Amino acid sequence: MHPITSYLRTLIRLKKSTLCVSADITSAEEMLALAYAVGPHIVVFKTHADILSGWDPDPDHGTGAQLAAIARQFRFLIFEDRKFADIGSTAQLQYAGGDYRILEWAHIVNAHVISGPDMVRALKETANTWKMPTEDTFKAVNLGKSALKRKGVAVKAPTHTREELADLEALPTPKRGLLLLAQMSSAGNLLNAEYTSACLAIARQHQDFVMGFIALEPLNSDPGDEFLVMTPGCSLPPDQSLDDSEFVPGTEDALGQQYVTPQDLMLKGCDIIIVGRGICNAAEPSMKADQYRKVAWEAYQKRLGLTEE
Ligand code: 5BU
Repeated sequence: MHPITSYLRTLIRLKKSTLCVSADITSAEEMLALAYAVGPHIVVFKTHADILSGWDPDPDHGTGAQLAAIARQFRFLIFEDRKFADIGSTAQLQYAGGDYRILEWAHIVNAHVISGPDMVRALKETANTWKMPTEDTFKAVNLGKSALKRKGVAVKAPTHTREELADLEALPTPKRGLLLLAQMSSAGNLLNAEYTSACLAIARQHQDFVMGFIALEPLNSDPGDEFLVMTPGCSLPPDQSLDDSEFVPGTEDALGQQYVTPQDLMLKGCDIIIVGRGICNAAEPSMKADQYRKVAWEAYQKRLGLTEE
């Protein structure tokens, strides 16, 4: 099993969470404040670095390093939803270079396979050049609530972290992981069943790097398959909404995004639910994240035939 997958499985168990919050907001400081607020409730934090204004590119103390410090503090993984889709050589530059230097702070990235399997090999080559920073480097950027406050970011501190987390190390592996886009949640997308199978075949060729898929259902079909599935297009049923910040499951937003409830996704075998606006636009993102966490966790327990204690 990919080492990030096994770490993620441990996080899921200890944090009782299968939730990935997608930071679909447009300021770097608000993104950091959101990570801080939802940190206790999530196992993955998904970013779109290129929608953020005010990105600080400093490799040691900039936005990426600060997010990595918050991830270490709350024990979650960072997933940059970059959707690489170019030729291998360009994808390598996009992964490691520019102002974002995604490789340095994102544990997980994703890619379309439209350009063929060599692009996956190219990203893997780049991922293998990454070296885990030393503990001293981490200490230097241990940016918590007080530092965010000094920067003028309004941070509501979470009141708890689950106590078991005290025993859980931050990600111990010097590895990076890739998710392939095997299916999409948008109406009329062109990722048909043949494309999805091609994706699975490419993933099997690169199991040391590909940890799973963005997909709407589990895709494992061979006995040796251990791929994770993370699923976007997730919204609470309206009767459970705290504040109407989400879209109605079974419907689309104005631009073709299609929604399913967290309960349905967990019962059908998805590993991680991805929620963006339903949490980012909520009056209390931390409270809303905990609600999503809880309903998804209960459905997951039901799927496993276990009951919540
Ligand atoms: P929403 O606000 O919960 O609809 O946001 C969903 C997020 O997941 C958003 O960041 C999208 O870019 C991302 N996403 C998606 O919605 N559907 C897909 O098929 C893929 C990514 Br791939």
